[in-house]
Order: sequence, then structure tokens, then C-alpha cells
Amino acid sequence: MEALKRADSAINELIDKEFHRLESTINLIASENYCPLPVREAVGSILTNKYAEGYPGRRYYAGCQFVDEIENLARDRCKTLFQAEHANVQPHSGSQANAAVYFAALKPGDTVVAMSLKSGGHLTHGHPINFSGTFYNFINYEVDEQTQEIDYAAIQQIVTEHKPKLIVAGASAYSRSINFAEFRKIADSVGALLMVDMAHIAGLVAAHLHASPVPYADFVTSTTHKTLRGPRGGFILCKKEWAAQIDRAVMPGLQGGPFMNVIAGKAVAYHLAMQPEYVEYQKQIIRNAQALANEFRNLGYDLVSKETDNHLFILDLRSKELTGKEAEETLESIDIYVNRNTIPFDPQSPFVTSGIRLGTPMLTSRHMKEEQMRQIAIWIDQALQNRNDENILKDLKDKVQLFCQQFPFE
Ligand code: DSN
Repeated sequence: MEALKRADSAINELIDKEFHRLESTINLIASENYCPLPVREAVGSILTNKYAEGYPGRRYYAGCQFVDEIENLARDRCKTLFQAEHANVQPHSGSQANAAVYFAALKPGDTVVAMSLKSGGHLTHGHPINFSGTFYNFINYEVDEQTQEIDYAAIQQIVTEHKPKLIVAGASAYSRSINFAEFRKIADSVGALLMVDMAHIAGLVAAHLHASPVPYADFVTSTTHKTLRGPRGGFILCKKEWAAQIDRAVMPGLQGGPFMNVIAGKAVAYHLAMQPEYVEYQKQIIRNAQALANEFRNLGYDLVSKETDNHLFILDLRSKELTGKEAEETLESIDIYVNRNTIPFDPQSPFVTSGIRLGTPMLTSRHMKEEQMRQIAIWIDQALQNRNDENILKDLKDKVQLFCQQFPFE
């Protein structure tokens, strides 16, 4: 990045440092990934210059002939990848995508049923401090207290009682497969619409390793940067009958000019997701998550909902007499990143928490396999058990540094 180096050495140096941080640390943050270089080239391209409010063929700006082709390619690839009737690839993020569905389908005050943040949902699924919980009447469901899994019968009861206009399925911190057919049945029992937020599992869905929500949901929202491994951004899939309303909700409803550079990056990411090696990558994400989870079980840790079927799981640290915050900070000191996470019915505040969330998309992008997962679990356990021993922590940090050198990323 020679031009940047000449024009702004401060930012250039910080980007270099961030590159080094990404290279030299073990990152288990379940929602992050290493965005591939071809995608980053599209995102860093001259397409950032172009205003293109509107949609292909009906823009509010001249000179859109090439960005129209780019957005058409992105939409078509997205529809093919997920076998969807309509795709809107303009949302700047997953939150914007969720907001657009609410804006299209609901009136302020309408009732929506969704999973609580504590049980694994997302802020935009009706948390009181979020716009969603402010403008709409969200009723949150929890996972079952014993199994810590989604309790479809309990959701049916809540839905029968509250008769929501919309049901939201999908989660940010839930390690089991979600039964979208069951959600459809529950929605149909009261004539509700169904939205699935598949942001976390989009890559697994693209590779047919998690059941697709597309046949069942009226709307599917997602980000592009998690398991899917694209640029930072969002998109919405919907049935044809909702296409015009969804498009209007995104622009002019919520956003102005789309980020055409990011849309090009999304198009490249969808293309990469159609290549045969992508399925193998997604399979390895799951194998790695299961190997990591198994090793933690062997080391005496409790897993929320016992198993993982996807790319992540939550460790319940209460039996280790540790909070999520303490664990996150200890691990950061040896260059291992996880994030503190609430567990269902968490006695701790969301800032402290009783759990940590671990995910394998990033390490799998660096071609790590089950053997490395077992090693990482052992280091994490040693660090947490010896969190007040600076010598042990220093030794572990050195080991992490050496280990990372063997797994570069592009
Ligand atoms: N912030 C994301 C996550 O970490 O899961 C959700 O948007």
C-alpha cells in the first residue's frame, strides 16, 4: 500500500500493526473471519467513488452502467447460492438488514416473538436498549433451562398467547442446529410472518451443512463477513411477493447510496462460496468446533447445550469459578481472543457474564485442523488455571507466537 504509506504514515502503520496482530494471535471470535484477498481488492477498489442510489436499471445517478452489472451479478449469485427468489445486497450490515425487514413488514408497536440476547439472540431481536425493542413490541423466548436448547413447544405457547405479526428465528450464540420447518409451523398456527437471521451460519447454509431457512422463511437476513467469509456487510433474501417492499425499505427507507465497492466484494464472496473447496472449508469449520468442544469436555468444562452442530459453542465457566470477563482478559494476555458471552439465565451482568464464546471460522481459514484445536484447548485451560502466574502466562504467550507463525493467512 505504497500510496497510503506516502500520504498517511500513521494510518499505514496502524494497519500494519493490525495485520501483525491478526497473524500472530489465535482468534476464536465466532463472528470474525479472514476476508480473502480478492474480496478485499474489490472492497478497496475505485468503486467506492460511485453514487448509485436506487437499484440496477433505475438509479438516481448517471454513469451507473458498470455498477449496475456488478449489483446484478451480486444479486444473481446470492440468489443462486441460497436458492432464493429475491436478494437485496445493499444493507450495510446485519443490523440494517434486520431493520429493513421490520420496516417492511411491521408497523411501530406490532408484536414480534424472538429469542432473548441472554439465550443467544441478538440486540436487534428486541433488546430494550436497541431500536427493535423501542419501536416494536418484542416478546422474547428463552432456551429450555435444563437442556439449554430451543424449546419449540414453549415458543408455540408464547406465540399462541401473543399472536405476533412476526417471529424471528436465528441466533448469535447458539451451538445447535435450528429447525426452521418447526418455526414455519408455529408461525402458520397464528398466521405470523417468519424471519430467519442466519448471519452466523450463512457459510454453513451455503455449503448445505445446516438446513436452509430459505424454503421456510418469508425473510432471511444475514451478514457477509462471518462464516460466509466475505466483506463486512449484510443482505436480505425474501419471497418474490415481498421483493418491492424489501427494496423500498432498504432504499429509500433506511439507507442512501449503496457501497458499490462492498457490493462488488459480496459478489466475489458469493462466487468463492460456489467453488468446491468452499464446502470442504465449511466442513472443517464444524470438525474443528467439535474437536475443540470435545477437548474442553475432556478437560472438565461445561458446554452450554452440551454439543455443537455448527461453528461455535459457549463454555459455562461457573464450575471453574471464573467469569467470562476474567477469562477473556486472561486469554487476551497470551494472545488468544475469545469473547465473553452470557449463558442462558446468566446470574452475571452482560458486561461480566459467566461464559465465553469460541468459534472456529478464522482458525479454519488458516488451515488449522483438529490436532491444532486440541492444542489450543490445552493452552486455554492452562492459562485459565494459572491466571495469576505471570511466568506460566508468559511461556504460553511465547508458545502461541511460535505456533501462529506456522499458519499464515492471505
Ligand atoms: N456482533 C456479532 C457477533 O459477535 O455475534 C453479532 O452481530
